[in-house]
Amino acid sequence: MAGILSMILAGGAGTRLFPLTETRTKPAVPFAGQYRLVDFVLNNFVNSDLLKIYVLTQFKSQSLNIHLRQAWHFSGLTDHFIDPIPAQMRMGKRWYEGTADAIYQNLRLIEIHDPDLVVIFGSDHIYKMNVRQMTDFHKNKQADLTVAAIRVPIEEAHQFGVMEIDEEGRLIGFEEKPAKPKSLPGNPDVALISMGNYTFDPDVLYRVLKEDAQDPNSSHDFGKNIIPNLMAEGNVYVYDFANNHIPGERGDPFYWRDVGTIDSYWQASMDLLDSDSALDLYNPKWPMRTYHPTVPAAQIYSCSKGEANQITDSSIASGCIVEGATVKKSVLGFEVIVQPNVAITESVIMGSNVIGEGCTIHRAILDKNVEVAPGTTIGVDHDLDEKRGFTISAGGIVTVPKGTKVGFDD
Ligand code: ADQ
Ligand code: ADP
Repeated sequence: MAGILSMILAGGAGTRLFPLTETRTKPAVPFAGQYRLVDFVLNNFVNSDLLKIYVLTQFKSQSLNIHLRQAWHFSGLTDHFIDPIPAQMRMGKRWYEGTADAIYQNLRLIEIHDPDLVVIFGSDHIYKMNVRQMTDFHKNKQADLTVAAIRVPIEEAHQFGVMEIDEEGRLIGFEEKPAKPKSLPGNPDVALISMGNYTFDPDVLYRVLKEDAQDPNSSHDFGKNIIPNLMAEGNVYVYDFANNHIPGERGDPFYWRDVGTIDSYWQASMDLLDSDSALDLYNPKWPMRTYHPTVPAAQIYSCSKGEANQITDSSIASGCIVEGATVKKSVLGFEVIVQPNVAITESVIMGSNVIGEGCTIHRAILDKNVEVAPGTTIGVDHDLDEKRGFTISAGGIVTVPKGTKVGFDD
């Protein structure tokens, strides 16, 4: 027996986050200036002292692989690892057909380690979780499977697996993405949903995945197939994330956001800038590791023409140079150059960008390597943005794809 083995599902295509996922898988999407989405789940494991981690990748994984190598390489310790596992490593010619199939195709990796428990987490969420508290709960209940849960407003619940529990926390009802989600008893405005994070007894996991692989009608998905089937056996429990405790936490300890769409990605970025700090990345007891390139600290200059900087409620990564500009409620990733008399408001500028003199950028996301010609506006005239081929979300956020040169031919 050898402790806890962690598997991270990192193969998601992230179609609803397009164009941020045009060239990279969803877990590799940059966030908060210097992170990638996958860093949140990885920090959850590492800060919980869980250091045997496989990351299962599939679509467009090159950017993710480089990030894992640059940021998450443990050297010289054979029993501590974060290893990317591409599809088709072990079993034949098939891509992963669903989340359960991704684990099924790698059961041999689990057998080799012979762990006490297997934890299987998604990688597309922004949150901090002390994973040991979930595994302790699972052990106390002697459960076959434990599913982590959070409460969301009922109008958002249709995007998730919606759960019902009894007084002991046993799962007694589960519907994957129901059209009419059930609310919590006595609280019609709130539903209890699955966070897509699972703790399994390894023997039960082998059995259910092998059974599922033989079922021609299965979609081989944890939410659609494995959880409902196992629930019927009566030993699946629900771990309430509202009971999780992180030492030294200053922000909202139960902050959790599924950044599945451009609007939710943008909102999570704005939450980061909230002066009440809904999302706290500054907790020394919960360090947030990532890759940091060898660039100098950000520098803010006054402009030779006399324009003063007005930078408020913003996050500015290393390597940025900002000269005589207004930056409000915005995130600037590594190495963004902002020239004089620019106004950037409620926006995310991902990194390696040049924003020319006199530009206005409002409620927009500029992917990496986007260059904007002097005097250009983005997010001000949506008809113009649409003509340029940019995506405009339901919430009115304009997204400019990686590497675009904007305004040079206007
Ligand atoms: P979804 O959000 O639909 O529902 P899904 O698309 O299955 O989640 O992705 C879950 C995780 O697996 C993500 O991290 C994704 O990157 C990864 N993934 C997806 N396909 C994969 C594949 N073929 N190979 C490897 N990894 C893959 C799930 C649950 C719901 C729950 C929500 C919470 O099914 O019940 O409420 O997550 O967001
Ligand atoms: P992304 O837009 O997601 O950053 P990239 O593929 O451009 O995707 O970069 C992913 C990572 O790979 C970054 O950490 C970057 O520094 C690094 N990188 C990009 N191109 C190369 C390259 N040609 N050789 C080595 N590393 C690279």
